[in-house]
Amino acid sequence: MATAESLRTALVGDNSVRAFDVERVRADFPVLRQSVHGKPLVYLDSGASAQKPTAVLEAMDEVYRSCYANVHRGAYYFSQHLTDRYEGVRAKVARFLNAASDQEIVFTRNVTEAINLVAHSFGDKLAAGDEVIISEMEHHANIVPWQLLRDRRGITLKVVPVAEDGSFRLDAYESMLGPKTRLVALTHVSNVLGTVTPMKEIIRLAHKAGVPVLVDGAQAVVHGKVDVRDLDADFYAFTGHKLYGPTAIGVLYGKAELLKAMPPFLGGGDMIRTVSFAETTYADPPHRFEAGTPPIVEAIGLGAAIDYVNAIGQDAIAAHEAGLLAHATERLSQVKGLTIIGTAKEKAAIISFVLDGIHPHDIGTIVDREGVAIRVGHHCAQPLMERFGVPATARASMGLYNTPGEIDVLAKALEKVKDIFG
Ligand code: 7TS
Repeated sequence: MATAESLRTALVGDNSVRAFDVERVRADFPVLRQSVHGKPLVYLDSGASAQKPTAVLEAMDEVYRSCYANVHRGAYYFSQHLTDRYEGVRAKVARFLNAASDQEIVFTRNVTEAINLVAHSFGDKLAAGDEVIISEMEHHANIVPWQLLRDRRGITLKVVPVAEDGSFRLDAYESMLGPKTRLVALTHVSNVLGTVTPMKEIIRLAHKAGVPVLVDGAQAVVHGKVDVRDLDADFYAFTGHKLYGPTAIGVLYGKAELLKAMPPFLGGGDMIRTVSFAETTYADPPHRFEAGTPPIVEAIGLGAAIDYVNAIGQDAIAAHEAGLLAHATERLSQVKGLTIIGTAKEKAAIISFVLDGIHPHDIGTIVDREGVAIRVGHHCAQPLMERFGVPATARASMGLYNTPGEIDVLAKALEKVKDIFG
């Protein structure tokens, strides 16, 4: 179980924890006032996608109502104004990740697209026999792009196993790093197990072998402070919709010298310097990687989400969630026949579980009748399901707006599931 302290150590950051009032936070999320099947909504699926605070909704609405235009092309006021705001969010994201420069921040559609970008623009220079290291706990978004690269280039994929408690096998990883390793691509927090991987050490070992590291930070930026320079990550990707921002906006951080050496991913408007039928030259990063009209309003929404999270304080959020995780672990462990999958010492507020003899889909359907939204299935991590010998799990993933009382509602709903299937 993670304490606030261990989460801080794992995810980096040492600001003092500020006062945190969950009821005030909840008031910022209009959707949480809804009822489902006549019961108050208990939303425990933030790992799939988080709900949005009013500040994000209003920021996006305000753009459409007051100053909408395309960016990077207008000589007129609205376009210039919105270009400044769009580029301002890039600077905000750079500060959020502690990147050295705004030029290291590429906007994408989501983390999936960010990883695919690296798999193409960095990966396509790899050759048969070159090795990419991933792990057993990756989301499909950090598996399939490398398999597609394997099909294109004949690379070899090496897969780091996961220990029985769900922790990352650093020993196995270290033994896989070798003269043929060209890239390490690993998750910072598992979306199924909640495991926080020892990313600083992972990166240190990779760099010792001269290998760059791509971090899938989709579940990590949500639960605590991430500092790409402290980690010394070469690429770091995350997605806006899990960070209380809108869908269709993601971020790829890449070290300037790496991005500079990479060819474009998608071609089109906005990513060029000059175009002729004979030859086209490309813009510098990050614009080289942002072909076509970007997700302008979504970027503004992401900026508002980052402001929101910063105003509450990432350390305060981490501490609140560590409390929730401790409560949920204890409360769910009291449900007879329930097994938690993923009990690593360093964990974010995500709990996957199975109930003896009851299919997770039945669990999901019945707790939904009690107003409780959890995800059931393979969580886009089928190899991990195979590793633990289960077809699926139920998963409660918590966010800054959840309360211990909501965990109790889930636990009671699970007792009901057992009564029905008893
Ligand atoms: N990587 C991790 C670790 C994730 O948890 C997810 C989404 C992704 C990548 C893909 O994010 P996207 O925004 O590009 O789609 N995870 C989940 C989940 O756990 N349930 O639904 C989506």
